[in-house]
Amino acid sequence: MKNLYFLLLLFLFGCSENTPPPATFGPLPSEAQLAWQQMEFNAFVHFNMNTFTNMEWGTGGESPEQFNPSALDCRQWAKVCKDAGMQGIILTAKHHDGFCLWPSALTEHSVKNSPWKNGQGDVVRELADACKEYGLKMGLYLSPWDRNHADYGKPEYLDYFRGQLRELLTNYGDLFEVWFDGANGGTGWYGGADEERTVDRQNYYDWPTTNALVAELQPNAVIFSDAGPGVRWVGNENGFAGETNWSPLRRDEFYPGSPNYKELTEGHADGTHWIPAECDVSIRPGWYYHPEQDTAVKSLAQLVDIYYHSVGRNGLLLLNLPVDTRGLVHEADARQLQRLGEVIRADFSKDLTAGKKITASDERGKNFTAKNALDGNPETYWATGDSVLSASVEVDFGETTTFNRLMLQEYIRLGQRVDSFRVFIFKNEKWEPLASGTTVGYKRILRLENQTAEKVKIEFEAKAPLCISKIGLFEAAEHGN
Ligand code: FUL
Repeated sequence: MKNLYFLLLLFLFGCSENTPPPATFGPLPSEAQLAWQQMEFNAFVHFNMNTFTNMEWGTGGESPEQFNPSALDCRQWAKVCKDAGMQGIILTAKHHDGFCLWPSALTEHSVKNSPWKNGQGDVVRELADACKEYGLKMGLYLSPWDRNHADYGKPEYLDYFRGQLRELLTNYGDLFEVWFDGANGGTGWYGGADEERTVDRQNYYDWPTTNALVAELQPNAVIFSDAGPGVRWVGNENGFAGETNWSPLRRDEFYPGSPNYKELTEGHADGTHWIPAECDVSIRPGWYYHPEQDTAVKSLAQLVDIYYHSVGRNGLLLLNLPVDTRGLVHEADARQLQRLGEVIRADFSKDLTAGKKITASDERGKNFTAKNALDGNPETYWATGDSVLSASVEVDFGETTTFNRLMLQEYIRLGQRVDSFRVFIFKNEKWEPLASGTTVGYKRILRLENQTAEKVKIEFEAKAPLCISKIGLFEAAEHGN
């Protein structure tokens, strides 16, 4: 009788059990950072004066007369990007040479004095409209370095820079990202002075004031720079995040253009702020269009490799398209981008774990069972008990199954926790080690040789209880170059 009573109590307790989620761990992402990370794959567009002078860095002494696209069509850019599965486009509204793609009221060095549309055109406006039409988000690059402006290097230039920023942040609708380049200071035209101007990169720009302006006028936009505060440069221009990639960063050790940028590739396990990595890379050797590079567009194999080293390593891929002198994404680039989009879609078209049996060595409670990692819902997750920092999970296909991709995701709203994992397959009646990795974060994908097994086991080690929102296994097909 006593036993029965006890069982009843246990049953009632079980029904009403509502285990709280694990406590948060370390720095956490903001809503804007979360929305940004979920975009995964965006376009960078380098199109500006350099397109017409066939340069990478204009001197600032160019004439607006030189800017004259023959068939500019931002809708074509948007369509190409949308078809490839990209979510947003970031345009170089002003590059280091200072020419403005919008008719800024603060300078004569802009489209308003160009022959294009008799000075009546506005590329930023056309892109904003095209993005809206195609359901893409827009971001803008505004170079802090300005080799055209007479005041560059003096305090007065900051009023100009922030005035331009204000124009861009208030006239073109919602922006998802504002991009501040770390390259700044050096030789330039500077209103005719033609000299070298070095700046104190850490202090000259007074970044906190500029960042506050962005936060005030575009609260949902993330700010990109070597130091964030929204998202960080990945520390190289190959599009590769580190195998280990922490979104937390000891932010205060960096500023745009800081010399310790190589640390940005991996972030810091003991980072103080959440500043995820953005992997920017161009589809061609140059950022800008050069006709001689029409035959140097990256191969499909290179692009796929970049995808797996960026999105597959807890980064966001920002793939640059150098729009040509017509004002169009060149056919060669459009074709490669389309092929890349097809590969990404095909590789992850069928999750082999869907509906399969999953068991874990530890579960926090009924709201946090391992099943949550297979339900396709990014808001549910498998979590372990308060002091359980290492745990394993087994997926049982119920039959021999072939796979060659493993996708893992952490529930990053509560912080980044996993610092290593090992993968095993059950074959010939025993567990065999297959692969291992370090961090997971928002998303980690392993590319594997074809494996045929009945069961897969993953062992995790973490800095705090596990919060795993996805375990996916896929069979990707072979593809060409
Ligand atoms: C660099 C710039 O100097 C390049 O011209 C390009 O804009 C690249 C994305 O960032 O720092």
